[in-house]
This record gives sequence, C-alpha cells and structure tokens, in this order.
Amino acid sequence: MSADDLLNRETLPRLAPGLRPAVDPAELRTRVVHFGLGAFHRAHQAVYTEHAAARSGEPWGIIAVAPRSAGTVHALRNQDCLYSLTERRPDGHRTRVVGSVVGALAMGPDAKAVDALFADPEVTVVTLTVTEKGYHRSPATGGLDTTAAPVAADLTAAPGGPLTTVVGRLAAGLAARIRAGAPPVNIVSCDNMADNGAALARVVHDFVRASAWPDRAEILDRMAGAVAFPATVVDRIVPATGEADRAAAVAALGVRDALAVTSEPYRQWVLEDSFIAPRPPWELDGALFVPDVAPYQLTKLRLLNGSHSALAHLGTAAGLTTIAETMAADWGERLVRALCAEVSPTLPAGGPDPVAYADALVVRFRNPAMHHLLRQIGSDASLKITERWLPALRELRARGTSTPVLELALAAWAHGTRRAGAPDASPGPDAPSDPAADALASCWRPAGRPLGTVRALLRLLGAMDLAEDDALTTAVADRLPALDAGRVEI
Ligand code: CS2
Repeated sequence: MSADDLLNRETLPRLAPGLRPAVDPAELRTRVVHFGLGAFHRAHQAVYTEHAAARSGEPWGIIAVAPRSAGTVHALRNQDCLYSLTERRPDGHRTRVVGSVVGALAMGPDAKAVDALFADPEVTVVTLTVTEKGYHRSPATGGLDTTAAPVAADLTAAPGGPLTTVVGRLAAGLAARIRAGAPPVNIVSCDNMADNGAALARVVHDFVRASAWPDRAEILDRMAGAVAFPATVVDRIVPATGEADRAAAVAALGVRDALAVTSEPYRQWVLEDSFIAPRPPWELDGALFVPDVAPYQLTKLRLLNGSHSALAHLGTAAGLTTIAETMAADWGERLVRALCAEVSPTLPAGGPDPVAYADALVVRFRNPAMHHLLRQIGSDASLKITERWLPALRELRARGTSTPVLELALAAWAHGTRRAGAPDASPGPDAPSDPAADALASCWRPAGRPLGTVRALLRLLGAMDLAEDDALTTAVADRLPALDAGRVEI
C-alpha cells in the first residue's frame, strides 16, 4: 500500500484496525437520506449514525445527496463513500475512517434515484445540513420567499422536471411518498436556526401551498399524519478542510483521502422527541432526546454561534485570520465572556448553565490545534446574525437593558459589509462572502452617513424595529471609527 492508493473498500482492510470504521459498510442498508454533503455532516450526524448502527446491530446506512456540488459526489463515489475524520486535540490528534455513508447522489443529475429514495418504505429519516440560505426564508415573515428566483423556478417546474432547491425537492418527494401510500417519515433539520424543525415544516408547507399541484390541499392535509419535523441542536466545530489536513490524513492512513474532515473532539446532538417513524438509536452514542430543545437551541445559537460570529467580524476588522488568533488577542476571551453575560438573561430556563457554558466555549475556541477561519464563520452573515444576535438584542432592549457587546458586534459586521462589497474597495479573496453582499454594500451610499447606513443595513435584515431604535443605531455608528482603524475596544 502506498500514499498513491486511494481510500476505498479495497484498501480499507489494509489499514491498521484502529483506523477502520466502527461498522462494515457492506452490511448497512439505505435508511437515511441526507441533504448537504459538507464536512459538518460527515463529522457529526454520520458519526452518530455509524455508532448507533454499530451498537444496536441495526443496519442504518446513509445516502448523501449533494444539492449542488457534483464534485464531492464524484469524489465520494471514487472512495466507495469512505472518508476519514481527524479529531484535533490540543495534545495531538486521532484519525479514523467513518463507514456510515453508503451512497452519494447529485440532486439534479440523479433526480430519478432521489425520487426512488423518497418512495422507499425503508427510508424513514431524511436529515438536512443546507445552511440558513438553503431554506429561502423571507426575512420579514420567516415563511418561504416564493419570489426568490430558484424557488419561483421550482414552483413552475413541469411535473418531474428538474428542481434546484432542497425545499422544492423535499416538498415534491414528500408529496410523491404520500400519494404512493408509503409509511411516515421524519425530516430532521440540522441547521443552526431557532426552532429549525418548525422553520423547515413551514417552508415545505408553503411550497406545497404555492405549487400548482391539483392535489395540494389534500397533500397538506395528509402531511400532518405522515411527516414529522423534529427540532434539533447540532454542535461540533468543523473547520473547512485544508491542504494541511489532507496531508495529515495521508500520513495517518497511508492512503489518499480527498474527503478528509477534521473537527474538535467535542460533539453534541439534542433532538426533540417527536419522531413519527423509525430512526437510528442515536442515544446509544450520547444524543439527547428531550421534549423541548429550545433551551439548548437558544443557548447554543446565542452563546456559541453568537460569540463565534462576533469573534469573526471583530477579528476580521482587526486583520486576524482564525478563531484561535482572536482568542490569543487581549480582547478575545473578554469578548466571549462579556457577550455570554450580556445575552444570558434572554435564555429560557432548563438549558445549560451559561457561566459553565462560557467557560467551556473559551476552552473550545482556544484549541490551538484547530485552524478555523474567520472567513468561514463570517460568511452568510446577513442570514446568521438574524438568528444569533438580533432576537437577544430585541429582548434586551425591550427590557431597557444596555447592550454594549452586541452593539460592538453589529458595528464590526457593518464595517465588513462596506469592505466586502464597495466598488472602491473590492473584496479580497479572504473576505467573507454573503448572498446579500451587493445590497449590503449599497447601504453605504451615499458615503459619509454612517447612521443612515446602519439603519439601512438593519432594514435589509428585516429588522425594521431595530432600525428605528435611535439609541441603538447611534451606538453602533459611534463604534465604527475605532473599527475602521482596526481597534477592538471592549
Ligand atoms: C459557525 C458554526 O460557521 C459558523 O457559522 O459558527 O459552524 C459552528 O462552528 C457550529 O455551529 C458549532 O456547532
């Protein structure tokens, strides 16, 4: 065996036993369909499913569907869907191959095969990691934005015609499953949104309602008893894989792995106990099933993701590149603790203790073995900060509580929207990306009116109320000059 060989089922038996998967992929059956083939799924749900199968002896295998990236599908197939996961600890790392993915499909080109999966009675779980933008929610209503070009195109697609949105794909697949009388199915959102189950149910229902299907009313009616949308909280820090990570995987495995992923050692999955159909016994691998995930979800979104985004935007303004670098700066740890303290009064009872949670965050973010780019976290911010910062900001301001840390974070984000899109300062290759980048940049015209810009930016996020809050917008605008000079003042 040499480093020229590729990881696949043929080379797998030659790997040291400790590197091999917990299951024999040949013994698994397709019972879970996952949309979104990214590193996060491979380092999180795929691991829980692998352990659930290994510990229960039940053959839960995953077919992963890539909404867009046919390249990843090709690469996975080349490796018989095997890939390695390297857990990076401050004191070293541990690599092993994950074996729960048994097939990979590209949503467009493999539409027929995806249809067949929805009709398959053995498939009782569909999971999703498609990021906030995959839901096409209207910032104003939270419902499906039927005016978004890809959604509008899917709504008018001929029956059986190509669909490009995951929401449209799910709605069509579920409708076909219901028409065929196949058994109930669980649709599990694993994206970082409050009440993600209900958010997904809403856009799928909205799609059916807006469709031209003659039986749409009946489908909506029957969906209630045939489809569950449990809410879930997923947690694991998974930086995008870089060249150094791939090289480390070759060194550990002795074979090439184009799909290597790396993560922190920590992982957590909390799920609403409202499944309607068989599912992998993820609890055998530590997943928590609870009646209400909200306390966990809001703690995770507002403290972890909230401080992640704040570090990303402030760190970018200060010219830094990674989370570990922000934590090495004199303001990093203070920022995390101050943001957690500011926001924690908005968290419902019943979740983790916020002070212990902040302590744990500091340790996780400090992990020097992780190379987590601020660019990755700062991207799509117009969709992320509406989940991570604005609801807490709103609640605190309604109570008359001061919000200096969230104001600073908002100022850093606003600062970056100018840099990211202004015609006179075109974004560098390392600038975070955002689907709304052009609209955000246009809020900076005419130049020289930061207060008006801050208001316009908030309006663009659908936060009309916050845009009208003069004390808030003034405080945010007042923070801009220091950030323009690369200073983080906390
Ligand atoms: C991060 C998350 O990229 C981001 O926006 O905040 O991916 C974060 O690493 C995970 O949610 C941690 O569970």
